[in-house]
Amino acid sequence: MKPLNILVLHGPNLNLLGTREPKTYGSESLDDINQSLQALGLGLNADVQCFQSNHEGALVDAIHQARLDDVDGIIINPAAYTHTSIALRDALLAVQIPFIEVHLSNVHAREAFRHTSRLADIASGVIAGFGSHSYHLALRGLIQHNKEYQ
Ligand code: CA2
Repeated sequence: MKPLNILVLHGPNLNLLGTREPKTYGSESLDDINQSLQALGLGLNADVQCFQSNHEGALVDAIHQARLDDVDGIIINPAAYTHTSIALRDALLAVQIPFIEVHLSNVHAREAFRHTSRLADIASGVIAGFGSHSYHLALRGLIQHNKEYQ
């Protein structure tokens, strides 16, 4: 069977993972997380491509490109754009690719401004609070979702 094509998008400041705020975001680097996701994907017959940007427009462009590349599902940690970005919402609505919103921290146990998301209500699922494992849970969830709803 053809592997599923999965795109993982990381938003602003996540390139700093492993260098600061380990109590909130863990000690793994973004490269560690990407490599472990790709390894998990291999075992689940999923081809995992990862992209990080600090720029909203670059993330919008990556979402548009995903449609052209026949991406089957998107895992996105929009970071601070979670709480602000109508542009990311519109892009995800436009491409109609199932996606899971992911957070390392439990945003609901943090400041009130992190309790709202511009994306959550149009996501297939939301996972928060499990550190880097949130991404692994999202990959398993997205693969299962694809089997059920394709
Ligand atoms: O918990 C998450 O995954 C967040 O998406 C992380 C965002 C935050 O704005 C969201 O509310 C929740 C912040 C990412 C900042 O990443 C850093 C990583 C290392 C050091 C400093 C910041």
